[in-house]
Amino acid sequence: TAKRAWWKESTIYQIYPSSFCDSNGDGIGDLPGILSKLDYLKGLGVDIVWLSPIYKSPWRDGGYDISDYRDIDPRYGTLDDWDMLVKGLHERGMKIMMDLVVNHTSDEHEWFRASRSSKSSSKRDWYIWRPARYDPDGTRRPPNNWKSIFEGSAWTWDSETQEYYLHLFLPGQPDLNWENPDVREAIFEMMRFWLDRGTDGFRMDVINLISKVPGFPDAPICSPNEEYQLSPIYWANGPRVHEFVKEMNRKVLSKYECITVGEAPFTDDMEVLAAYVLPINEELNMVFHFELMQLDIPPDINGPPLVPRKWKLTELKDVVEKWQNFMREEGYWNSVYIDNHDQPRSVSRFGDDSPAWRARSAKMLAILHITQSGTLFVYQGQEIGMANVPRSWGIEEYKDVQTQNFWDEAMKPRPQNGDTSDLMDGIQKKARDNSRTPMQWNGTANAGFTSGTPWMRVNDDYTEWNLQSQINDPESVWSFWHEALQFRKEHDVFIYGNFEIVDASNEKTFAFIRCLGDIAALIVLNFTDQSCQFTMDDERLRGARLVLSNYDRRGGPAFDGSVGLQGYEGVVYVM
Ligand code: TEU
Ligand code: CA
Repeated sequence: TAKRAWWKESTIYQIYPSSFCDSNGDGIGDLPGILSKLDYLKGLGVDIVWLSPIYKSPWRDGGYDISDYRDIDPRYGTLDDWDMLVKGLHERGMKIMMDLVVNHTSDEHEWFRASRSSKSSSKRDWYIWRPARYDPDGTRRPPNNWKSIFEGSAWTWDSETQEYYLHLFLPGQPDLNWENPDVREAIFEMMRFWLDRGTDGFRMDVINLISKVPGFPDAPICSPNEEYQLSPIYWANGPRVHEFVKEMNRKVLSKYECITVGEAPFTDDMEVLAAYVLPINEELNMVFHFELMQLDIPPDINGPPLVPRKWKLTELKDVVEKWQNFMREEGYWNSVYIDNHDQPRSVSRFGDDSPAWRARSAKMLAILHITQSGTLFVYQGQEIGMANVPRSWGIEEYKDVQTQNFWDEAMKPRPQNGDTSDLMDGIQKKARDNSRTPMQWNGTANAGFTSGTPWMRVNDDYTEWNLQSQINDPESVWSFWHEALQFRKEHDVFIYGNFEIVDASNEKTFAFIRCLGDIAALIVLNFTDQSCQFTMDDERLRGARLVLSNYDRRGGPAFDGSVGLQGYEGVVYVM
């Protein structure tokens, strides 16, 4: 069984600072706002708080475009506010993780300003510059056909110095050149700055994209109708990535007692991700894989991003089983998440957010969450069952650049005043904006998030769906999460136990057994709104006690080989 560690047993709460709590009425969440909620977080059962980026930023991509790594953006406060926040967390026995965004900077970072100022700048080589290609007729083209993750070419022409620079994301997010040892040293020095000041770890943005294939070859044409091609084979898990991450570990991480999780999109290959995580490699504690997040989008990675696809429960089960069972002996460790700032809300996606089933299915998903092994991530609002924005919202309510670019691309061939309902259907299901609406604290104006005008519209459902209405209601989604997080802490079979799937081909219920020593637990989750009967002939669980239920059946009859489940019911039996 897995070696024990504090960071394996922790619950990490992700805060998207702009949308959490506004202390000064400017409509934007801030650090004093977060400080005012620390008792709340402690009370919920949180061990570590991860803050999405709060550094200086022109905010082209929600702060993932950083113009100064060593300062706080004034919208959030000051370094003094950050110190106070860390002190407040540490006093309460909680820790803090900062977001480390080092695949790219903002184009307003002083490093990039220097780099673009002239070809002879000492920082020219800190980013990735290449000359143009020219067609026989003289038309200027980017150095290769790579597509940006946010639409268009991954290269932007700089007329001043007559070269293109690479950006896997927005033109305002130029990629750093990790091949240059000075760049690495500057990043490591910046990491030491935050660790010395008190951060307890990092969530590392797209850390698996930092090494690109040399020579920048043209990508194979997957979509012949597209001018540019998304080409992760040339920039995801590239040739020197492990060398770079190992160096980061050796020179920085290993000198501190810290927790690390790397974001690793664009691969579901277990061996590829294991290389970052296995302790013997001395890189990171864990990574975020994206396999669950891709269940409800079409498999063509080159296709438009905000298009939904119907998923099957067996597909979800396969993904969960694959990672739960992966390399427990060798020491692979999972991160367990189902919501974050880049994803639509889980209750709208994997549950049912209609009034009849929303609370029930949100609690059922909480059971799925807390009964898996891996470090647990809870995203702000998940604990009160926050849902996607209403379908009635127009495109102007969506603030995310990914949504806007998707819309602009999709509208190009369409008539100005034509029907866009198909587009809006997809956007309402898939846009990142869904998770970025302000936190719903109470039923007063703006959900108690701000006394001013919120930077992003508050979800219309806040009068009914808010923390205040749930915190003292023992039947609420919040109370269930509160109990479930405690419950997990008291049963380490869920953290360290073996995972065994039951009835793998069943499209309605997801059932699995967890075992640790002589403890066995059975989890049965009904993913439909219909009642059903679950039967299992397994001696190990016969007579097990019903210890957690989202229908308040705790202490109900022991498991006798069969249990009837109502819509979206979830039960946990322990032997
Ligand atoms: O996201 C990386 C990433 O590739 C996806 O999560 C992305 O949001 C999605 O695939 C788009 O379809 C990270 C951050 O979490 C995200 O907020 C940033 O926009 C991105 O990196 C760039 O820093
Ligand atoms: Ca504010």
